[in-house]
Amino acid sequence: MNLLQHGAAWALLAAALAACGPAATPSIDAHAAAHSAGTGAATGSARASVLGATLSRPWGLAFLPDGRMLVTQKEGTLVIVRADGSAVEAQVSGVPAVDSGGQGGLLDVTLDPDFASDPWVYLSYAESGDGGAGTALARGRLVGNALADVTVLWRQQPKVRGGNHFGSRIVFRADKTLYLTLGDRGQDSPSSPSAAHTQDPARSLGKVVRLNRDGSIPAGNPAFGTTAVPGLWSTGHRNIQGAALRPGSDELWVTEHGPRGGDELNRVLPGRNYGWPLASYGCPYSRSQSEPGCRPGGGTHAPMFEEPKTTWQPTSIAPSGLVFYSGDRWPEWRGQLFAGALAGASLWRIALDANGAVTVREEVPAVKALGKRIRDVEQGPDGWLYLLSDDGKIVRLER
Ligand SMILES: [Ca+2]
Repeated sequence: MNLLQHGAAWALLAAALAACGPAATPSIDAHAAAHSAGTGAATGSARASVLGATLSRPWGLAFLPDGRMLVTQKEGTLVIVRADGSAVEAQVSGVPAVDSGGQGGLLDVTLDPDFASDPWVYLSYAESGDGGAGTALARGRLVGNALADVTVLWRQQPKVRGGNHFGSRIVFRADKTLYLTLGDRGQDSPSSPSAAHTQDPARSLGKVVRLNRDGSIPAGNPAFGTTAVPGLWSTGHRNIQGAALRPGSDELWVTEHGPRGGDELNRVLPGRNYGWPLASYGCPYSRSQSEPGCRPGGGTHAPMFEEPKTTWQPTSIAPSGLVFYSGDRWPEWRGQLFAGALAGASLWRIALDANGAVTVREEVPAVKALGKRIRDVEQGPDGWLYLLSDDGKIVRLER
């Protein structure tokens, strides 16, 4: 359903809001029942090694072709880490100026699909400007330890005050277009749900956009009406800090932060609306999750909005970093998702069936035991999983 693409949906919207309340509770229980305990033995086969490099608030990780790591640091620096993770080798110059207030700063990093022949590096970050701050996307060519030909490709509009919810992640598709995920910048509140910000297609708050790698708009994006921001792919997101492409497809999967509870895993389809702030399994921070009526829209998203594939409640895990495992080290994990958790200080393994329904959702014990806030999750060229932690470490998950 995509009813909110057009302004004519206001009446339906009002009806849905009026219908919210305790009646929606059984669907929440059904949702939770879908979370099988899974098979602990498989996940228990992994062990976590904390590598030697010391970083400052690392945020995003990308592997260079030679196995070294490019790591963004929140305050605005990009560094190269040795392939064995033992130490920082160099700092990269030429990074755009960032606004590191609040949750802002230098965020994700991704290499161009043709990096080997044309070494573009893509960065998402928070920048200051008229009205406050917003997320931006830039790229530069990595020449030695410097970024050259740095160009800003895209800017979130409008810039607003406050330091919350910048997103963001950059994910390339096989066709070499990219998805950029964006937060709502804290403009929407579950205590007073409105359609004025995240639900407005003319504002790139709480959205996913799809762009060509030079920042132009590719063919094939969904229609959101003539007032929509260029490149709009999906709407109704709160704060997406995890994103990954499902192998063998162009499907974007994301994790996003809920308010008090209600973190979500979503399959992001073109033209769809993911509900925020009109539907959420989370509650205002001032209220208890034990009050069913505290959930915007009653919690349940369908049929007006896209139902999340799984939610975390009553306690948020604050998901950040997401990857589909496709390596050889754990053949039994291929095609499964791994989601980092900040507040939850953990790594979640999530298995899907052929229809994209969650069949297993469980924490990886070796990572849980570390007690670290996990900011990013990537698969290394060696097939192990690599995690960044907020306390400045790289963790390698091995057998
Ligand atoms: Ca949602």
